[in-house]
Amino acid sequence: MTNAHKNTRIALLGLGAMGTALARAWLAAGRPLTVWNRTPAKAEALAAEGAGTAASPAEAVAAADLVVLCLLDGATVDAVLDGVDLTGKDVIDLTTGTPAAARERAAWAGARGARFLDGGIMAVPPMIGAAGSGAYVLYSGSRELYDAHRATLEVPAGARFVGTDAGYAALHDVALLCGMYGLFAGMMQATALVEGEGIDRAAFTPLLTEWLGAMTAAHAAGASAGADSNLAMQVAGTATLLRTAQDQGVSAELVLPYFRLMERRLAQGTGDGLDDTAGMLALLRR
Ligand code: FVH
Repeated sequence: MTNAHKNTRIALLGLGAMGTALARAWLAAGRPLTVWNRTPAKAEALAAEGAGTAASPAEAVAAADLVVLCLLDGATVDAVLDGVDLTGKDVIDLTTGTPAAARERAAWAGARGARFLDGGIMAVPPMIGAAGSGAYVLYSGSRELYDAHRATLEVPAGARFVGTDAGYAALHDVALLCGMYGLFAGMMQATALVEGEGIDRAAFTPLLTEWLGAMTAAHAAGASAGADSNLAMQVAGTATLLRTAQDQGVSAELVLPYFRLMERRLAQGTGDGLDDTAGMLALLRR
């Protein structure tokens, strides 16, 4: 790869917490950057760090090859790009949205003569530009755009292309966030059970994270579908978990839906030929 990407002129529209973190990462790497924000004061510190500032979205877009959007929501993107000439531009929308909205945006950008990528940021602002933070951004849409700008995209965070269907980045993003919240729900339940018993949270938390690390790896490898931990045994065990929650004065509302799904699968039986995990997934999809 040549160093031509280092001259790519970037316009960043949106200087909230995430946009500002992205801007700082590109500036630190010496990339030519023009920023625009509805509230201009947020651009002042970045200007002092080397960013060009634009008085309008149109001015920012005109000054760039690569246009990056990091705004509150889709309606904001609509408003900000209203009437802006995107002909010949490469547009990346990092604003959180649904898969359907990303597909609509891709068609909308294509009709305006732009190549388009949708992005889903898997990080919080302090992780951006921080080596080894684990931050990455999911991208989907134009493979050509991704290949052309990959080195630029990898400055603030890792870059993962997940498909030419523009909706795939948002779909992966939402799926990963749902996984995260499910995990958080379990962690909250676990912590609530031990709290108030003189158990030190600082001592308990490493046990919890170690256990979850081992179990998520085993689950990903398909171990839960095996005979070693059959569903009937697991469903029988949930009675103990629920009784303990009751005894501890802790609501089971965060874990109960999962227990109920296991019970439904057990009652249904395996006549459909699916293993337990596949059977529970099938129940969810209906
Ligand atoms: N911050 C995070 O942890 C998450 C991580 C995962 C990805 N999200 C998404 O990133 C988008 C931006 O998030 P953010 O954290 O930068 O959000 P804010 O700090 O609230 O900044 C919002 C920006 O949007 C501008 N804005 C809002 N309304 C309008 C409007 N009507 N017209 C023009 N711009 C508007 C706002 O401008 P201002 O308030 O400074 O004038 C900010 O630039 C988001 O999709 C997350 O879901 C972040």
